[in-house]
Amino acid sequence: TRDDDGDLGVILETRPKTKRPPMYKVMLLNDDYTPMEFVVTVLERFFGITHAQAIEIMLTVHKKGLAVVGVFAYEIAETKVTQVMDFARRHQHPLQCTMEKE
Ligand code: NFA
Repeated sequence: TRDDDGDLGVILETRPKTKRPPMYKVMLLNDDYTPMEFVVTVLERFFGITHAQAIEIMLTVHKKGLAVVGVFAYEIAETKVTQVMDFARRHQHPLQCTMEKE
């Protein structure tokens, strides 16, 4: 901040401290039973991921145990988790989807 107005006043910072909202990682977890093609469908349907990328991410979950599939504001992350968990339950697959603050 410049003090170019000639007076001797103390300059106080007035820049408002804006706070960006915390972001949340949405993750898929591996299990032994959910079919690979079902996981690919989940990634395409709920995360707008291309078929090729969906296969890559599914294989990462399969091999490493989990993968981050996206990072979202809280309410959006929560909606994704609910959508995936409901879809998996409806199809009687044990697929788990969770969220975690970044
Ligand atoms: N491990 C599962 C299988 O071998 C596939 C899978 C991938 C499940 C990613 C959950 C998440 N059928």
